[in-house]
Amino acid sequence: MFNFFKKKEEDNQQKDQNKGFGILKNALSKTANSLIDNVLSVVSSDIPDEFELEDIESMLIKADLGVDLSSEIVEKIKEKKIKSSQLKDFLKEEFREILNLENDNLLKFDENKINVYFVVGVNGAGKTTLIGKLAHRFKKQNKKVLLVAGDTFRAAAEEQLDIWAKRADVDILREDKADSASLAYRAIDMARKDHYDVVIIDSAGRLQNKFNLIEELKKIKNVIYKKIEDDVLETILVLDGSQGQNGLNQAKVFNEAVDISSIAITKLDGTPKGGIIFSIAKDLKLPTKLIGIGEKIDDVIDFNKDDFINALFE
Ligand SMILES: Nc1nc2c(ncn2[C@@H]2O[C@H](COP(=O)(O)OP(=O)(O)OP(=O)(O)O)[C@@H](O)[C@H]2O)c(=O)[nH]1
Ligand SMILES: [Mg+2]
Repeated sequence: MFNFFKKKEEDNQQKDQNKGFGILKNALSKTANSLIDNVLSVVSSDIPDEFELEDIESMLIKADLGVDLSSEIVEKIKEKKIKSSQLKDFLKEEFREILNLENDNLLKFDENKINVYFVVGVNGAGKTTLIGKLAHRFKKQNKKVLLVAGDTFRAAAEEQLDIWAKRADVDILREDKADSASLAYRAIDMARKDHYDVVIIDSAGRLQNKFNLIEELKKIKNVIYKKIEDDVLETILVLDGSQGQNGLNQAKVFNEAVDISSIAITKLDGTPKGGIIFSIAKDLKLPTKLIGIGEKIDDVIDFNKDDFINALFE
């Protein structure tokens, strides 16, 4: 009897995993097309010739892999005399190795601590949506969640976070025209006093200018550093996957300012530019931990290197 239930539970887990993989594969189909199918389509000789190598390089660049990484890969194809028939397997191994450069891909969480997630990124990247999705996920795991309306620059931003808080059925700390750093300060106090498991802090994507934005984010981060004790802190940079290589420069600026600990790439559904993940891993050595694959509350997936590679190549 026990075995029967155990087996059933395992079957269900397997089904969920298969479903998750199918969703990922579907979301990545355009990236797979630009990054793999298009590249493979340019080779017809037994061993790629000069012209074909050039075409491979421009296809990789087009797939938002970045100029340096693309030419590095093409050099290797040349050096190792990779045959056209081996190209797919070669690319798979190359891409896998690049992702292996990243360290830990799991979003930090500790049951016995306050888990603070500070979410930053340019306007429209998908910060507030991601926060809604994470709130929903933690709530489903019976965690006590507090959202912090740290984008005090736009009135509509607080309203938008409020809608997500209601959808996910979690608490929100918001205050009209508040200073976002002092809001973050109060939020962590409140979390300690009222035993919250999770605090997710939204932030503005655009202030009057980039300097002001960066200064404000630094201020919030300093307050968080002051307030957290032995708690978990993740500073998540949200990048719009459909913007491709633009994300790389953004990541550098944000990383210098607030020391990013993980990347969330949104809008990977429907974009051919998902190759950006490899550039981020290679150039910035920052781990991608979450990917957004739609606008709905469930449309966030933990980034898993093997699943990502398999979804692209299978
Ligand atoms: N297709 C798709 N759309 C997304 C995804 N994530 C967010 N969006 C959409 O992107 C738009 C911007 O999302 P927001 O969450 O408001 O972005 P933000 O970074 O908070 O923007 P600001 O508050 O202006 O700084 C919205 O229309 C979202 O529905 C995703 O993973 N896939
Ligand atoms: Mg927002």
